[in-house]
Amino acid sequence: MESIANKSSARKLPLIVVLLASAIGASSVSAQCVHGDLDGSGGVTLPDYAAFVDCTTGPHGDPAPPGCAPVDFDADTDVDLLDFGTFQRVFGVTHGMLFPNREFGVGDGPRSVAVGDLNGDGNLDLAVANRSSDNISVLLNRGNGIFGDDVLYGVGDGPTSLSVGDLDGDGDLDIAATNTGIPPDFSDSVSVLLNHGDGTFADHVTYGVEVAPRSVAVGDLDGDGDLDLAVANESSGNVSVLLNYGDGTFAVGVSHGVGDEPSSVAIGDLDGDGYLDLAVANSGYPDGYTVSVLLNSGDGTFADDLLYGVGPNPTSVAIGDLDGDGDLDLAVVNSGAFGGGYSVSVLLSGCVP
Ligand SMILES: [Ca+2]
Ligand SMILES: [Ca+2]
Ligand SMILES: [Ca+2]
Ligand SMILES: [Ca+2]
Repeated sequence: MESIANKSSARKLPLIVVLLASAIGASSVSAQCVHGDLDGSGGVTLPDYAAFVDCTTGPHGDPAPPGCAPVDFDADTDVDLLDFGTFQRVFGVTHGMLFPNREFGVGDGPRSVAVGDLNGDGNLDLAVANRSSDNISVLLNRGNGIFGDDVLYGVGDGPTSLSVGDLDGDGDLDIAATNTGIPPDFSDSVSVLLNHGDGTFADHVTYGVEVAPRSVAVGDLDGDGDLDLAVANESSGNVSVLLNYGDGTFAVGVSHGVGDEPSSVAIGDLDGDGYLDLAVANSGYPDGYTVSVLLNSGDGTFADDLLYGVGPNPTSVAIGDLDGDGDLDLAVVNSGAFGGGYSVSVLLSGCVP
């Protein structure tokens, strides 16, 4: 499963998806691009956001469309949403009907959540990175959208982002988390927690990356069948790629320069050549606000990044086929600067050389 949101502005998700809907619908956006004819695949996270957009039309009288269930925690076929700030199950949407909040406690300073069936019972569970308490909360779904008390697993300093995937290839979902630290004491590692198979996890193992890792994504970057890690290092302005030995242990990371203050990384085959590429949101201003696209040479090494301008202070990037032409596009959350500029930038793939 992909992480729902590796972003500091995750609380704004409901607003963001509405803005995204507006952006996708704007003919001026697609008119700027000549669409390619490539067959991309993989790394699809954005259709979940698009489905959220569709579902929010329910309260205005429009029926929820078929397939409108990107995250259905209680298996009742409707869509369950999360408020990342207070970490609540906010409401389910079934043809416009809203249900009451339910809150589930986690550690201190929750900053990111990932969804996946962590104990293999068919119900989607949660993992939350708690920046202030230096741990991960795992909440197992009882099957009705009610979660048990969280179980805490210690990681490094100040975790802010996590992703789940079967890192050791034994059929269950493991966790990778970035240890960002808390300013001015930035950290420089990622933690990997391997699943025992029942939703409990072994002690974390740390791998060094560069300064202030803020986002981690998983995908098979070298094409050998196991999941590798890509980590955006905010303070060092680069991305670390850590290749998997196949057993959930990782080689020393290789760094690739990107723009200033990279805050989010996503994985997908952006040029349609069958190899997974990287998209990185660069939140710093000195070079202008940008996203970096790093194309995979096929073996997990990457060409120099291509920079594309976006709105102010981009803090999250997601990949998906936004215009339905079969190739993968980018959506970037712009958290704004100086009290304005809150928006989503949509980059359609015909614009990517
Ligand atoms: Ca489960
Ligand atoms: Ca596993
Ligand atoms: Ca691999
Ligand atoms: Ca590619």
